[in-house]
Amino acid sequence: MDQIDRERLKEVLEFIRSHAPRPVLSSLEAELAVIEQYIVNARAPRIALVGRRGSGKSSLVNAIFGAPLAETGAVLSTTAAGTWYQYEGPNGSLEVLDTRGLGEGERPAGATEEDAVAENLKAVRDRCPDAILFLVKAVDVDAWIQNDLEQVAALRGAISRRHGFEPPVIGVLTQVDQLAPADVAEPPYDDPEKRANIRLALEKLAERMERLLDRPVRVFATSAYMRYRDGVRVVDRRWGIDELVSYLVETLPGEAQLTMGRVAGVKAAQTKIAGALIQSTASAAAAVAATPIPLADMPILTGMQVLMVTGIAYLAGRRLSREAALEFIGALGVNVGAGFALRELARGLSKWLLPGGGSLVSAGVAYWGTYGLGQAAVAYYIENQPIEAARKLLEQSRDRIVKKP
Ligand SMILES: Nc1nc2c(ncn2[C@@H]2O[C@H](COP(=O)(O)OP(=O)(O)O)[C@@H](O)[C@H]2O)c(=O)[nH]1
Ligand SMILES: [Mg+2]
Repeated sequence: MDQIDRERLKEVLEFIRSHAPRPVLSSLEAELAVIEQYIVNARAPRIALVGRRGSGKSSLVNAIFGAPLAETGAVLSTTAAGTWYQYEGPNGSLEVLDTRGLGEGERPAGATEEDAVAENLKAVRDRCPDAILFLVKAVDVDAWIQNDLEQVAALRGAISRRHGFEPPVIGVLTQVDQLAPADVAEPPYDDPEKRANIRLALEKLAERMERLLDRPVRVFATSAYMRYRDGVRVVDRRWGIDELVSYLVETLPGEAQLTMGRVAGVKAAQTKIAGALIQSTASAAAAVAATPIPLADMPILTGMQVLMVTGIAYLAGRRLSREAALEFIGALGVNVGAGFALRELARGLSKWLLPGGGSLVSAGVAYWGTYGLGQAAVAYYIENQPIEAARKLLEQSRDRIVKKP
């Protein structure tokens, strides 16, 4: 199911590009490109998981979704080497390359280690991973992981040669609940001894990865264990997943960030991306307002605001459609006249405050109006606040126009 009304959003962008006069467009294009990349071109993240059987690859996928989508704990290594899976959650999908690590005791019948390497490399020919996650069981961090890291390096090199893009390799220490002391199995792991052991394992992992991969790496400690009975989650030992997801959201290419934030439902990450979108859109709105465009500035401002609100709604798990955004803007009591009202206000203010220098104020009005609308959308969609609270945020932002022209 495509959650993105891509064609209609493209129309909005095309409208803006075709109606903005050249001098505005040149200063606008960088911001428009950001909006286009993040919202109109939004797609599922592609993540390669490298780790031995039992390291917790499938469990990590489930922990990110908060649902038992991937099969865990298979007794035999039945995972064919290098298979892409598409996992579909209620809020979108992830494309996951599940590789078979080296050094495994059992393999699928007839398979050799060379087969595994070859198949993993084949899997990245047509589909380029955005990031490689290297998973190591916390209790295994002292084990011989050199072979596994060589495989990671080979995979990274193959991707880079094939696609001209070197994906970041992120270290994931899994199953930290299993680290000593064994009786501290439930998060949060505030116990000083547990924390010290987690820190030590993280340091070891980072040191080994950096040595063998020849790059600085980020490492994260996680616990992913969940147990379901009759479709109900009866054990939830997830810990550190939000931090990993937030980092992924920042690190993935722009096109994949919204979906990552959406799929995992991590509000902090969603708010962060929303902030970047609001910043870009508000700057673009200010650029439009700074140069008067007879008749067209209102629909251009509104168009950009619709794209921004649409992106924020999508982040929060709503459908990406311009109708929903217009509905929200309408529910705030500003209707499609948002851009228009702002512009009128600017003209009114400029006469009062800066005779002959009105463009400065109107840029400020467009900026803070768009900023306020973005804050309102964050409150409503991401923080689930009532529409009245959202409206208040918009009004507060507008007040800044008067107080800080
Ligand atoms: N205690 C604990 N067990 C885990 C954790 N993550 C995975 N497991 C268990 O480890 C086994 C292997 O996990 P799985 O996700 O299937 O690993 P994969 O082979 O890499 O996909 C399963 O029995 C999981 O339930 C964790 O964080 N803590
Ligand atoms: Mg698995």
